[in-house]
Amino acid sequence: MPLARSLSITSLSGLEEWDEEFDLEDAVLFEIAWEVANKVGGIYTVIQTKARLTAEEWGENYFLVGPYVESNVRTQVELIEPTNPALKRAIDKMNSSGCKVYFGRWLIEGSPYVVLIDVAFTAWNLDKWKKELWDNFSIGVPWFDREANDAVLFGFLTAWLLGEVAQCEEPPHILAHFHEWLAGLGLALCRQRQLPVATIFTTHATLLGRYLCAGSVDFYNNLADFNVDKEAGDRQIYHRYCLERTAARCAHVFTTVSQITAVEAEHLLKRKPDIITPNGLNVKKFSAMHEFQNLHAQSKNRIQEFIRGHFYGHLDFNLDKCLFLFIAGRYEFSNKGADIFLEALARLNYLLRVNHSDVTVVAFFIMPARTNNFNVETLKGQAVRKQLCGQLPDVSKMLSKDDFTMMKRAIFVIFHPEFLSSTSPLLPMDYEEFVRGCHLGVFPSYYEPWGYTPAECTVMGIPSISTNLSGFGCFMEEHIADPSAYGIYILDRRYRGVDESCNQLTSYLFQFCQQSRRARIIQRNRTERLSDLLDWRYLGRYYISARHMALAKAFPDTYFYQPHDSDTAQGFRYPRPASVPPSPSLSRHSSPRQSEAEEDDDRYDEDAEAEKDRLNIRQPLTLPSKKGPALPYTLPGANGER
Ligand code: G6P
Ligand code: 1S3
Repeated sequence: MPLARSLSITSLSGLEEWDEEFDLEDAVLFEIAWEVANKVGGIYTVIQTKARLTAEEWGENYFLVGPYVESNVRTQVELIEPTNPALKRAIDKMNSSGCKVYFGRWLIEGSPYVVLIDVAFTAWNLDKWKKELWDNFSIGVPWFDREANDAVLFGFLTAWLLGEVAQCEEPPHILAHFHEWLAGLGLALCRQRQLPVATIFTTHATLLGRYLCAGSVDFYNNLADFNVDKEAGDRQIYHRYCLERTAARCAHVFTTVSQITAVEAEHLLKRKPDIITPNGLNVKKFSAMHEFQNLHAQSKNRIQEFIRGHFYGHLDFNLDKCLFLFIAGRYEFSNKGADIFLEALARLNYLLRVNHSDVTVVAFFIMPARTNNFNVETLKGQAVRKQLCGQLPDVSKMLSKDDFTMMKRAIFVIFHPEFLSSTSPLLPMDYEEFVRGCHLGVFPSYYEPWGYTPAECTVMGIPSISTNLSGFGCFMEEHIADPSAYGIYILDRRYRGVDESCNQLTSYLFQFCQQSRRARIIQRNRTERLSDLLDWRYLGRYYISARHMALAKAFPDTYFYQPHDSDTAQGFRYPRPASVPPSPSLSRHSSPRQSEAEEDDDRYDEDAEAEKDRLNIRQPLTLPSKKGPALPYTLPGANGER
């Protein structure tokens, strides 16, 4: 088997250097998840964006394992003959024993190999395997839980695959990284069968945490007190919870995506994670610094076109003074904070009106929900807009300023209950294009182990609001001296009650609406400068540490693991941008107040300002600020009521 290479990750715009010399001789890595080449949610993004870096490190010895879904394979995978002899033998053996296992290349950056297992094809084994699950782990899975049944099939099939590879003549050192409860049973079986496999389990959210938060429970103030078995039983997820907890307990190395989920896991799954593995992104760098600003302007035009069609016949506001806000995510109304966003919009509406603001806010709710058909009136509006394209009268010239103020509603809300797609007849944009065209992403989540949505905004240079209950928010708070100066607003949902958090959100929104165009442009530049921090080229190091840790635990005679200082995902802090005045009250404005015309002028020396900030980032890094304060297990009272 060819040797895997070890990786050296070096400095990214001033971030700490990290060189890793770890001989991966004769080791193979399997990364196993239900979302491999199968988009369901955020785990897909983790695996898909990380693939290039992991493939660079492991080369021919990296294999992703997921479910075979024909429609996905048709569009995302090139099926080929297995490249690795041991794996080929394992797959052939399974296929000759009544399984359907495919091998291919996933057509994404890094082109990683994928092993895809058709779980439905082996459903005839379900009863036998469920009995084995009961006999060995005392976990009973009810017949009606389809997802859990799939988890059983997938678990037994992946353990079978790894067992076959382990039985080859000269077996490599096998490292298997399992993501989330749906894949977790494979890990438990490897351990129970004592296979020579080093195992990692990463949880991206806990089942019980998600369910409890969706109810009216004061989750973070009661973490230590939940009767986990009863709570899981009451919600009819006891069997799923047992699968998750077993995987977490059995793994050589257990990881979560954030510190806040680590505390949750410690209480709900009864194991403290060995290392935090924050989620990164595959950051694309433009050669021209201003490129992402141009993209913003282009995409904003597309959104404006949509707005013209949507409000056709009653577009009574100035599109040039219109700000686009959005929330996006799973349709979990309170977990994702859609409830407090709506309430804050109502409060913002009031503030904008009493302050005679000339700004109009359009807020988009991009949350896939059950739909029947397109709204005919909406389609008609878009059709008329297309016919009149270029001929629409400019309302601002038809109405006087006073008429305008009289007629105006300051806020409009648009609910788009589907994923965005460039082929939609309504809003023909893909998600990335849409985000680029907006002004602010609003993600006031109550339950959010990481939260890719604000991270994606950041790398596209779009400011966002997240919370100190989201993994992303906590991570940014920890690593940036003045996050809001960089367009990273972090709402306090941990120590404040709902009403207070909602007021804070309203004030962030109002503050944002008061910014001039010029201030928004400067802020977007600062936001985009944080991208390196969220790049897998930087954050990939925690996955690497987790893997080395697991190999050293499982094969102590071959591997030795020396912990890194940076394993705690701490150790540096971005300073406040040099161009921001020191006083917090002034920090919201990038320069002293000017006339409105001057403020709206976007011609200023961006390059000079960027350089000033970049130098500031390079020089006074506070290194390394060892472990920060641990999250309190019991949070101060009087404010947790939800
Ligand atoms: C980018 C473009 C500018 C444009 C600005 C609009 O920076 O390069 O030409 O004026 O976006 O910003 P706004 O925040 O008003 O959408
Ligand atoms: C989970 O997906 P979710 O939106 O249900 O995993 C994501 C990837 O780790 C994470 O970003 C998110 O917070 C979790 O909630």
